[in-house]
Amino acid sequence: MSKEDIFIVEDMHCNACVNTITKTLTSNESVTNVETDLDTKEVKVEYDDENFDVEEIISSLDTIGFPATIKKKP
Ligand SMILES: [Cu+2]
Repeated sequence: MSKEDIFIVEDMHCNACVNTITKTLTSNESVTNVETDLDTKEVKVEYDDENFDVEEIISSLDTIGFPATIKKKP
């Protein structure tokens, strides 16, 4: 099923960061959409949760030097 989670990536400072993050996430075929917001440091990821999960998203961002935390839903 398709799932959507929002992550906070504090070290996302500019468009180069955005490109790196977007490229890395979309290179996984389970990821269907990535939206980023530089002002709020938010990265919204839409993905198929049968093949990918929150831990894997966080660890793939960690690998490229962008520690991420999941944004708790209200
Ligand atoms: Cu940057």
